[in-house]
Amino acid sequence: MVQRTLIVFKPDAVQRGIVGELLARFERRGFRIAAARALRVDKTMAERHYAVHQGKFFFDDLVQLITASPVLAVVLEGPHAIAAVRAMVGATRPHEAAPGTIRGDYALVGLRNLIHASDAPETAVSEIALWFPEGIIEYTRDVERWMTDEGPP
Ligand code: FUP
Repeated sequence: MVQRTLIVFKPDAVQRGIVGELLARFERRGFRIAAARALRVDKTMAERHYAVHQGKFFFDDLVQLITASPVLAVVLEGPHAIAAVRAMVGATRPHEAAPGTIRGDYALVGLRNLIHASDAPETAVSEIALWFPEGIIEYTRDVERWMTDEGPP
């Protein structure tokens, strides 16, 4: 089941200069980079992205953090991408994230959890539309046939 999911390297990842090594983890696992975009998120966009958290006590802090510095938004594609990427990202609260996950290896504190990843198929579709309003360039990788169980090698 090939899926697309949105990840966002948040300002803390960009400022710490670890975006490249974090993105490399996903490439190494086999995910295809379907799209990427560096951008400065404005307040309106942040509030749309975090609409599900509107009204919660941490909402303003979330908006403030994601608008504080540029981010890198990436669409990853691959088998079971949504759940597999979430598992690689780790638990929301960094101090509870398992070692071996991105948050478990790189983060410790509250909102400074480095990366956002879509949590369900519907969320992935709406988030990809929000972050990539001009659409995504379609392409394939020749290596794909060595990374699937479907069809002869
Ligand atoms: P995650 O998908 O793991 O990034 O978590 P959510 O999208 O549910 O939450 C987005 C951000 O809100 C997290 F980065 C941290 C913050 N948050 C809290 O501080 N407390 C909560 O109970 C839930 C989320």
